[in-house]
Amino acid sequence: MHPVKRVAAIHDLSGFGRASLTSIIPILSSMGIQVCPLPTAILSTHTGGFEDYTFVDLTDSMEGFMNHWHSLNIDFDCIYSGFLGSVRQINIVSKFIDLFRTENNLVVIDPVMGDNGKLYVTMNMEMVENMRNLISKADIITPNFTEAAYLLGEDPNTKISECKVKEWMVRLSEMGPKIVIITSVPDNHKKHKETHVLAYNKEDNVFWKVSSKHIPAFYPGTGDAFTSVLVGGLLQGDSLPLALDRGVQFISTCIKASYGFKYPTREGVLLEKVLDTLKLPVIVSSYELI
Ligand code: PXL
Repeated sequence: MHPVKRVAAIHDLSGFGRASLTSIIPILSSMGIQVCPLPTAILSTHTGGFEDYTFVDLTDSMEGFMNHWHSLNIDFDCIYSGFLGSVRQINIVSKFIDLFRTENNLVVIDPVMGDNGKLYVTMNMEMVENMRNLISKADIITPNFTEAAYLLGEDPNTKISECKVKEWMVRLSEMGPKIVIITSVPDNHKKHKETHVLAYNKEDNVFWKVSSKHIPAFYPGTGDAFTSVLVGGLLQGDSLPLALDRGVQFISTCIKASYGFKYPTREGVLLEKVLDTLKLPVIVSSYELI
């Protein structure tokens, strides 16, 4: 047992825009978790809404990090990966999991590939194919609706029923992970639009749903923030629905704290204003069994 829980965070560092490591590190640190970054690349900004960003690829140094940590016998309570830049990086993460997986640690893969019905500019179908192999090694995956569709070869712009999303989650779990969480699931049936996070736990065969009011603004990096809070919650001993609730409440708080200010949404949510709320006990308000 480590005195402080420890996460190996395999993500890029985007200098401006509050995504990936610049969001993951403050969130998990605020929740009392040690973050050990294995940086995949350094970018001047994230790629969501900025042009001409600069990019330093760190693929060639990733195995050096991994082998050094292994030679030091460092072990992790969680391995958490997100945005990856190439098939080679996906294969290195796969190797990392083989080296550092234990009976007790948690492997969380956020298959960051796209949003709003489209792949990000740096992604292609070869990456999707390889991401399918990588998620087979995860305990938990957290795709958004678009990424879930791509992983399954379904149409990411389709309007589907909750029943069908449940089917998608079962199919994703059959690819390997025990727990499948799909974020940004649209609900167009209600008078006031809602966005849902749905989750499926294969071992218990239960489905959970956490809903929040839809706010018509898109801030990059909220997926990284959600999965970070989820990881922090689970490592602190939350149940799955409690950790989901905590994640959704934090993102809603972030968006509410940001929406009233006039600034470009590509700069991300105003994380610094709300980080302290992560130290409060979560008020269970909205999760339901479906
Ligand atoms: O938040 C996901 C993410 C991470 N890293 C980079 C990105 C994005 C999303 O656009 O561009 C570099």
